Amino acid sequence: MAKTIDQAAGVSRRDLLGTTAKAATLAGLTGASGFAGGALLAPGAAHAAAQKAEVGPGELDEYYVFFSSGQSGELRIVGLPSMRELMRVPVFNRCSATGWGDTNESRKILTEGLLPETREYLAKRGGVYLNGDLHHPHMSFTDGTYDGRYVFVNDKANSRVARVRCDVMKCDKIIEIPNMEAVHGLRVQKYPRTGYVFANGEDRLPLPNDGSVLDEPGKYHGIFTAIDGDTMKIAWQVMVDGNLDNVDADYQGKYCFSTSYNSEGGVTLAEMTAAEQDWVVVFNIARIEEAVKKGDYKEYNGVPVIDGRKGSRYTRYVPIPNSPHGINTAPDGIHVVANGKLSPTVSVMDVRRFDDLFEDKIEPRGVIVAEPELGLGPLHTAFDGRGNCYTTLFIDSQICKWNLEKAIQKFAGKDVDPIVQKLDVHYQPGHNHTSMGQTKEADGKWLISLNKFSKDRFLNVGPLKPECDQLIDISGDEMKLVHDGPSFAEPHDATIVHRSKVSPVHVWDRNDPLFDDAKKQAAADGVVLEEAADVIRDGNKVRVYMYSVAPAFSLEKFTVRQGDEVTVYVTNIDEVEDLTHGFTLTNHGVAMEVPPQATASITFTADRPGVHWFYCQWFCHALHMEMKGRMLVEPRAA
Ligand code: K7E
Ligand code: CUA
Repeated sequence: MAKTIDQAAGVSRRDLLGTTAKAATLAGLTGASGFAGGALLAPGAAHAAAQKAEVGPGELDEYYVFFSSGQSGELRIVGLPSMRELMRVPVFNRCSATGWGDTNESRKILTEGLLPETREYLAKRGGVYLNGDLHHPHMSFTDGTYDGRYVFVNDKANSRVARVRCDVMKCDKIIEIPNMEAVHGLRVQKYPRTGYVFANGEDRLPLPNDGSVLDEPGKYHGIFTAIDGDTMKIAWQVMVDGNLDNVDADYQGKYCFSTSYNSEGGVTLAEMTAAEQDWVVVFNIARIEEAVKKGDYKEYNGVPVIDGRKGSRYTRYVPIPNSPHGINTAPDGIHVVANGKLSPTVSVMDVRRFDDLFEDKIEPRGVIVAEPELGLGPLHTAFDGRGNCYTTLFIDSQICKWNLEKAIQKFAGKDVDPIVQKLDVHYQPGHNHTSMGQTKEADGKWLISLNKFSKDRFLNVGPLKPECDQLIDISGDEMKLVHDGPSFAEPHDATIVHRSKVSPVHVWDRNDPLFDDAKKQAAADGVVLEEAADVIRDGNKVRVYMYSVAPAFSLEKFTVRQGDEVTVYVTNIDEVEDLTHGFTLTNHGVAMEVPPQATASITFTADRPGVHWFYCQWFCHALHMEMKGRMLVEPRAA
């Protein structure tokens, strides 16, 4: 694919190899930091390369990228290779455009999975969390590759896991994880299917965390959680030593594994980084499921918690140099890379040795088959399916491409250099991702580097700068930077999915379960949503039903009394693709999206006497400006 575009540009890749790549390699070897990188690109090379990734007007991208957005709390969908942002899917944030966080449908999703004590806490804060910290979006698998059903995401800020339906690209479930705080690493079971969603509790806590233990860090525990991705119920938890960071799973369905820092069990920076070694915790799924069946657990908050601390038969602790961060299973289904962070090395484990590990036939370090030294601050590794690995070096501001087989040979004592190339990125990369690289169908075409700093790469927009996501062509022997993309706070992670794996619908299905509550209420009120122009009074509760069809609402006005609790239901009966309407009620903080064939509803108190206009905020028709009506609020009797 990339090759075709190359030729269209009239420049062959080979012409470019001499200048660009060699210079970049040299820069890497001499440890040049990011700032020199841009200047190393020969002007002609930069130009030809930029055309390569271009997707012409009206042309479609080959891949969907599901981007996290960190502290923005949403999921973003980007096309690759164009890097055009296609959609934002609100999850943990409040969205002004769609009404997410305010509509009754979204508030149900945002609240139904919360713990009772959280609900109590939020009662004084508007009933829902308005923030989240979404780090890790991962698509559901069947048989080792993406199946297009769901994308699962974590919320580090408020300890939640959410699911996005890929047929409509909307969040349909959010659950709060009990017994732990700060869900960080999240990955899914690859085989036989998802199955489990694995979530790491990053911060250690007393269990139960009810105030009986406070400043006694020795009594804190880390918690690992497995969620059933179909029901979004917690299947089991495992208590571990240390802080869990990132997680991944094998391609056999037998093991999952988490990097862990703070094996010291400290609570200050100095304490947490004191030891030379931390570990990867390996979880034996079959043994844990057996423990749940046999009852070898304690229940906390309705969840079976298995004791997987050091010495337990359910886990093994593989020593890894200081504070490993990312962990990534290679598409060969055999090797797992734990990234050093504070160590310049990555540690490669062979999953075929895990059976022996659990039967104590080998020492924990016996599963390590390579430990190449790559550079400063290795955080995450991606794969091309051709035996090469791409590791981000946070401190060096580089991507290091290295050969897995050579790294294994070197570990066995052979005099070979596993490092293939180092490429400057701008600047300080966190995660990086290859096209389909987290599946057994890694295709080795594209790599994106999600960089934490953009510094001088874009027009200055003031003290707060965007991040910089860079697109790198890895289809040839050398990595080539082809595109810089600014992005707002803060894509940590992404999943690159070939478009053949995903097929969203164009308009909603009227039978979608999302509308069940509205339908039930309408039926009780004797109203048919698709034909509604009704105002139903029920004490001081008023339910207003209308439909929308471009460019009008079925109700030109409705009248309520001051102090009424009003619920407005809007059903968009337009069947035309992309004909979304909205409902915004001025001076009431009320707004929602109503896409074709959908119903949305929102509840508020009509406490402001007088005339208030409502309007459609989605530009839908030549007469869109006229798509409006009035709410008349009768003053409360004196
Ligand atoms: Cu490395 Cu939260 Cu995935 Cu960020 S984590 S980089
Ligand atoms: Cu309907 Cu604008």
